[in-house]
Amino acid sequence: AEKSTLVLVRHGESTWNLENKFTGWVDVPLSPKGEKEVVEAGQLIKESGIVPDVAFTSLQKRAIMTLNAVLAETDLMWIPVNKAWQLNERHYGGLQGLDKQETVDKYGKDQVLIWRRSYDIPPPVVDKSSPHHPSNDPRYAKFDFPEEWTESLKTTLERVTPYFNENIAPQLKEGKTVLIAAHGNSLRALVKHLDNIGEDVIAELNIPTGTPLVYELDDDLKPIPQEGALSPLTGRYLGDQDAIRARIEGVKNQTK
Ligand code: DG2
Repeated sequence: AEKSTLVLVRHGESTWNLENKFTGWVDVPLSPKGEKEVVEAGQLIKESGIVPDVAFTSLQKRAIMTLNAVLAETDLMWIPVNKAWQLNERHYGGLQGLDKQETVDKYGKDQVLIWRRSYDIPPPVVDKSSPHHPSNDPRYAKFDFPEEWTESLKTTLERVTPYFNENIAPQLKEGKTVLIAAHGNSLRALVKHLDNIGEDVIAELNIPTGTPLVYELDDDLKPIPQEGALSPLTGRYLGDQDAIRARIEGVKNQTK
């Protein structure tokens, strides 16, 4: 047993982050700004001297494009890559495709904040007649999703953490350096688990796009608090800390 390093990165700005739409499992690409962000993320990882041994990502192109850019910048395109729906963004149910600000105008800021950030209150469901239901997307055909589908942060955590424990934790326990490219809410679920963050505190946590977040873990996979970590996280973001704070505010301010 030894210490290990875990690098998390939310994908760069997507076209729907830019258009301010609820995305969830809709498979949108990075925006031109997002493509720049992820090249910079790769450069920051390279400059830090961290060398991932293995990578994990979702089945969604904004995360996959992010991973590819990071691996290209670090000259690590050869390392093993694992893709899993369990690392996907939280499914946003009936909100997918809606404009975030128009949804505030229609339902009110408080209701939208509940849908975005409450721990266990899910957005409205979609059923199999909706193009947003996973049964209508061939990439999810071999998995069985309930007739009515949506996810809260809680149910997202209930598929992210078993995947982490079964597939990622064993590699970390071998001392490997692991890179995960994922999403705002799938990463909120993962850091809630790693840092044991309470339900009220996680509601306030926003993860910036395209910014590497580095954890050092002990042999029980308990995070070793890093200097310069932004509470309640114990991992540290790489890069210009003022710019990172501004990116975090930007996520928060998508619904005002
Ligand atoms: C965003 C997160 O997911 O949105 O689904 O709209 O990280 O894949 O861009 P991501 C979405 P918020 O929960 O921050 O509104």
